[in-house]
Amino acid sequence: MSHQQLYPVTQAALARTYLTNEQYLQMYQQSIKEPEQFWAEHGRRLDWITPYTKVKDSSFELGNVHVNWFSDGTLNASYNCLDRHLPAKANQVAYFWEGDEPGVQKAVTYQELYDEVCQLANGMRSLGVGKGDKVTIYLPMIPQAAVALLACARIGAVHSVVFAGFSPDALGSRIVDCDSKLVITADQALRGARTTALKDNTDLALGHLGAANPVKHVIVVKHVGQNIDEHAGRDVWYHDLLAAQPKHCEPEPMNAEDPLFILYTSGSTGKPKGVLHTTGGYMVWASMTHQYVFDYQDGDVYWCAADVGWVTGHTYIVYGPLANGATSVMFEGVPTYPNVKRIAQIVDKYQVNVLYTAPTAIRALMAHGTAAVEGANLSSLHLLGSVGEPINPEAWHWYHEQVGKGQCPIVDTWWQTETGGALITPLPGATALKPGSATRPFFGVIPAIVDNEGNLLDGTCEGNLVLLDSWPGMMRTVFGDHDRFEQTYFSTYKGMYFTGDGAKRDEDGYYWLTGRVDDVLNVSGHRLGTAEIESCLVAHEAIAEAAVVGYPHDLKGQGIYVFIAPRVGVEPSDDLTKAVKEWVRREISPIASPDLIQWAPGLPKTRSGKIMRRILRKIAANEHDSLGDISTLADPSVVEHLIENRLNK
Ligand code: 6R9
Repeated sequence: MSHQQLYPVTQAALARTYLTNEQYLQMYQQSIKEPEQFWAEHGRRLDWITPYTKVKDSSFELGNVHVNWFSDGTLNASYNCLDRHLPAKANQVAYFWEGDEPGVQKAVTYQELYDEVCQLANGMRSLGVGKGDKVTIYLPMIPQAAVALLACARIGAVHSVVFAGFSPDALGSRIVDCDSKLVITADQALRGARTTALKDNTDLALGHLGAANPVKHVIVVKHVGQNIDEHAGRDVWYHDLLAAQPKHCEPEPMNAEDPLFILYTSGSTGKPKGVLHTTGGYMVWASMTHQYVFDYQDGDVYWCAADVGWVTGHTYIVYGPLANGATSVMFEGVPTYPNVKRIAQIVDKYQVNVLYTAPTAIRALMAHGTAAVEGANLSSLHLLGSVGEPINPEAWHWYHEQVGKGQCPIVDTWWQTETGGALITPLPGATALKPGSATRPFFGVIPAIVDNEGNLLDGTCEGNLVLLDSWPGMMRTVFGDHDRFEQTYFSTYKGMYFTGDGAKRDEDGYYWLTGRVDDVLNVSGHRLGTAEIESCLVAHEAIAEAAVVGYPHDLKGQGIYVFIAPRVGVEPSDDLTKAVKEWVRREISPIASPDLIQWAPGLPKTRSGKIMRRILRKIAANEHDSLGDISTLADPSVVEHLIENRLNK
């Protein structure tokens, strides 16, 4: 790694930055040595109703894990995103919304956003929703998505956003888990050439829940204009609800540790976890990282091309940029529709200065050579960002040269739903870049690398990435299951938060993320638990047993490889394979649909009956020459059959 190419801080980045390298180093040291003073000062970047006197109270000790920040302060997140900007920025654009179809667009100013948030907040109150109630949001990437999040925050309701690509059953189980009183959805979603019937999906989800359905009302945004099945007394049109509401709504004072949102994410076992974030620490983290990681300055046009259904959308489309009074682009569609030039066209159209996207999108564009940037100007860009998975150096270079024209630093931000915002990331005016490395920790973050026994490793090393102390933006618990929170993150290595990621540290102290070390897949930047897909598969009538592993995939980063043992009497066929793919699409989401399905009479197991995934991973990666020790297998002949019939040759 010592031969890695180094990209020094550019003159242009240095000229406009908040923080030079010296300032970063000095502030980082202070944040670690005197966290109380450091965060007492930086917490004041928000407007507080009651200022805090306490700053940090946390423990990572198993059995007593707790995380509290600013815990006697009160504030309101929507006030911080809206009201406080109005005196200076009422007519500044908050969102340039770009629709799925080119030519469909809308600009929303801070005043307009404020008005609509207040109206929806009042409307929700009129439906009996208030502080502490849960609201499920199932919306496309339209301005109402940001409005819905902020309206919840305004009245102290806790939002749970479910990605619009998820199936009725995935929606239903998330609604039940957090006991949502209200769903906010739209008639349909548009993404590329596809439409998704969100309202129909919602009806199906609630229908399946039967008596367990906690939902009293469904608010429906008329977006595409499609007819919906109206359930009298339950459904209400968004525009009807808002029409009668005043454009002012008193923000609910929230304790810093009151929940702001729940966001479900996949883990290595069982059903998705409801990651819970609270108000004060999360907002400090979202706004501070957004400012420094993107060097965001007034007047910049910033575009985070994520979906609001993922944590990246929560933190870097809604809360971070709005807390900083930023102007953002919000995009409904996909990078390749109507063609691969779309991203570059949007950059030129809105004169975007900062573009933040995912390696999977970059690889999708890169697959077309330079077609994605041909004819585009792109000179408005001064900074690029990457998030979601490790960025391969090849994709890094393409992004740097073709999109950034060699002029733009790339901030490769490592973080998780659980962490609330970026933790390991370059700062454009402070950090020399190495393609493929997320570089150094943000303020207050203490990363470390441990071996499989939990011993801390020094200097240059490779192992499991852990975090040694709390930071304001971290998750507080798994909703409804604090024990699962402790077990998932704090039981593997005592006294430490385990990220589930592997990492290396080089001689400059830079971190290189190497991917998940647990049974979590990262498909196109989307997290999927293998256990979740396996449970879905074995629920299919033709399947006796299934094992899911990831394998290297050029575009998606990881593809989904499924090994299936059929039930007795079932003959595998192409039609059945197709049906199984369709089943997973429908039950979970198109994202979870298997790329390769290999039928086999049996799966390799230890004598105690554990499926040996290590072997399946090797076969899926076409690395069956290095299977390692297979002497503990109950029946080694199973492996020969699998190798012979492997699909990734
Ligand atoms: C923000 C987000 C989290 C997992 C994480 C890691 C991977 C995210 C990365 C990265 C290497 C980066 N990941 N960013 N790996 N470099 N810059 O993606 O949250 O959906 O919860 O996924 O994504 O494996 O553990 P989430």
